[in-house]
Amino acid sequence: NEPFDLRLPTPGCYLDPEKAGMDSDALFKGMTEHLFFTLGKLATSASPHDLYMALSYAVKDRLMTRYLASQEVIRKKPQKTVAYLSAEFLIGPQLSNNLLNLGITKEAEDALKRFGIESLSTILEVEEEPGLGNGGLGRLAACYMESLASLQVPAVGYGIRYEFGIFNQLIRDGWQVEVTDKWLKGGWPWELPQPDESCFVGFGGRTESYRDDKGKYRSRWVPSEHAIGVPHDVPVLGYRVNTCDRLRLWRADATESFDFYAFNIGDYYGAVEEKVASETLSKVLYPNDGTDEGRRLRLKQQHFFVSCSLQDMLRSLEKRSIPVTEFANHWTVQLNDTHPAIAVAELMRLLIDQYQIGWDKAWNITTSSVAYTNHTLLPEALEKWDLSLFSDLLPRHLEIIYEINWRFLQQLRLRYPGDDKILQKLSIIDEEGSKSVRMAHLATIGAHHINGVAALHSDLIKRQLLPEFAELWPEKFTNVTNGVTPRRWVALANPSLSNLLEKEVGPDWITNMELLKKLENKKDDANFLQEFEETKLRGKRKLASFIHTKTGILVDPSSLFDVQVKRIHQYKRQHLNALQIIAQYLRIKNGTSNYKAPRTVIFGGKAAPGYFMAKLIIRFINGIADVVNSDPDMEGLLRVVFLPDYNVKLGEIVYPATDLSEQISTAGKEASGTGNMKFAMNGALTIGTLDGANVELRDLVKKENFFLFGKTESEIMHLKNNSYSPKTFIEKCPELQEVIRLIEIGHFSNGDKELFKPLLNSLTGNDPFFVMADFEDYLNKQDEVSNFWNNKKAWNKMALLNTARSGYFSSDRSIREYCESIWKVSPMPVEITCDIEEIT
Ligand code: Z57
Repeated sequence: NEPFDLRLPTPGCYLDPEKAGMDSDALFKGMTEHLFFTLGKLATSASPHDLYMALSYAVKDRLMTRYLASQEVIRKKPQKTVAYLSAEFLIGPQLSNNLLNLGITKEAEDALKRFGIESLSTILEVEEEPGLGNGGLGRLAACYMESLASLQVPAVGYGIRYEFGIFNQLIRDGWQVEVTDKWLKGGWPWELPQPDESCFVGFGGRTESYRDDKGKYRSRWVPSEHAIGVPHDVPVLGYRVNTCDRLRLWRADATESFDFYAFNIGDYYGAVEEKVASETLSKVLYPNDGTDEGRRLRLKQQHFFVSCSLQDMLRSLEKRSIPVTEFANHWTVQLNDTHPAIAVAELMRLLIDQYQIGWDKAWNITTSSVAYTNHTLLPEALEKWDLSLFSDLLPRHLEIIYEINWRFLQQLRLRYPGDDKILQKLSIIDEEGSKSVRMAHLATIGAHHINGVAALHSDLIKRQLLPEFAELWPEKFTNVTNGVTPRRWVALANPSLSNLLEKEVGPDWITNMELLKKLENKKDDANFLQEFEETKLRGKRKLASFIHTKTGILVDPSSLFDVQVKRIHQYKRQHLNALQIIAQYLRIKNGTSNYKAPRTVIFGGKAAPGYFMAKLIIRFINGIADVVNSDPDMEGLLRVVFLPDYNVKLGEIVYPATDLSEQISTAGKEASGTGNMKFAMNGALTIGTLDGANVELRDLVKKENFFLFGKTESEIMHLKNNSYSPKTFIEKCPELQEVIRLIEIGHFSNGDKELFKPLLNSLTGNDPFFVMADFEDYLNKQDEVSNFWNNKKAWNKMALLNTARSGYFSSDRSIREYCESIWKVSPMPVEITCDIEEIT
């Protein structure tokens, strides 16, 4: 590859390399200029937020050379690029990550000192994080973008620039209260609006047939409504490389032209109506994680960002004079769940209706470029669109889907003659009840690969979710176990551990996590284990002070920090953890607690606003916390904390501070989990079920270094198929009966016997997530944990082995697998030169 020449912008003129200078003087100068010229502030009166903005702009300047160079490389030498389509990108704070990846953290600290700021963290803390995702799925997309850039793979993340991200969570009287997330209010310095690359998107209307110039009948769409997508690009720099990929988020704007007619005839408000309607498109993120709402606006959002993104990809070919028939050689389109699955129909429509390509050729292009990642087996999460809603909003897409479906069913008829059952079962259209479009079927039929996100999950996709599809196309089905980026989740989040790792194995672990295996040599080295424990203690002190500031609760950093942070969901079983706490509380009250392992049990997570049970679980945890934390008998033994507003920023504080990671979902329900990985890397031990990636984690760290409990997926299936009755498990366990009785009498609700009744009724009634079935085993395993805690040396050894053996969960490994087995793309290094000698 030819290097990117810094003199390129204007012939005979070169960019001042000082402008991209990486020393603290250059950063200081950049900050000063931005304070003055961009922000209109004097250095003498700059607030921490002003300094955050100035430093961010100066850092962004230093990304631009790499960002433009990365685009030039692709323009000059076309090569396949990854398009990662996702309705969510939960990218977290940007300043610290960019400083780390550029390698100028120290320089920034020095520059800040000249403004009288002694610690970088005071500036990092004022950064508002864009909450453009709900949980695991959105965070995974962000880790993957960071790994793609770090591996020097050309990639674009396509998504939506929500004006309001996931709500901020307050806790009032123990209940969750949702507050609008106005993340843009102070200005967000990391995006580059590119209005000249805007796209039109249609909605509604009708289809019509017409005769083209060759006299051939064709179909076309006459939408009744339009929106404009304006790209807002966020540079995504790789770790210590020049590759700077792009996250392209679309903001919906109103169209103007259309409204003038209405305006002229005096219907002013009618005219602004469409404007308002299209502006609301990218207003707000749907706050559900793992439940499908089936709302019209949500389908509009999906089609909006998918259409803009595909048009953008096609346009990029045109700009480079590449025929659109070459699409699949230049773009590999990954669908992050079914949220962007309309892409299958939209790409067909664009190829056929706009580019006049024939069906078979278009279908070949589509199925060679699109791949689909499934993230859940839960039926309530599988997207289905009501047929009437769908045909109303996307009539041409429905026609195309019918055609795709008809051809697919023809294929099936040949293979299974006379078997109408299987046709009904696999059809994209669900004919039962009120008819609907099954997006997972559309994605599976339109994709060349479909993957699950952990070994067990991928296996269950084949065995339970889509068995007939897997039999039809065994080669399509594959697994890519999730991963998380070690840059954010270890290097940034846990500097004291990172220093120790660097001292021990050298700096390369950050890009080659398998090097951490070398730490195994230190597993019996008492001094080293002591140092390792010190890093954990530092994290715990920081979290303890955070907890005190946010909740007023005092916790002891030498107690066992037992943490469950994730979205609140019944299948994740925060209530199982809560019941266990009550059992320990009872033992302490009764004087039957036979070990001394002081614990601080910490929860964090948001509940979907419409998910009543999840909200009640939050109230339940807070009810327990109130009783436990105000009881003098619990002093020095037990503390319970619900941390409000769990997000990326808070995760960075929590993971390094955790001794025990709770991964206790009902086996078969958690597709992968990614928090489990972040905890293990940071030296937490896991108590968990054989679910999602826990299975692989336990294999890797070895079973003696993992606290396993609970029924397996097949045992759960067996219980379910043999009329599971929670009562039989309750009858066998007197301690569980006591726990239930205490809740019943209102002990955790100030005597209110009604408050937690829905929760109790669910648990003792049909117990859909087998909490009662796993309770006793869980409690016993927690006792084992407590006993083990008192042997600090053994604990530290086990924790060290978790860090040493969790390198597999680096998202670099996941991305390498996607590149090799699904995308067929290879890295493309970016070089930059500025030979000043030559021009002066
Ligand atoms: C979401 O965060 C996940 C799955 C979904 O279907 C939706 Br919608 C949102 C999560 C899974 O629950 C996790 O188990 C998984 O680790 C994560 O996606 C990333 O794959």
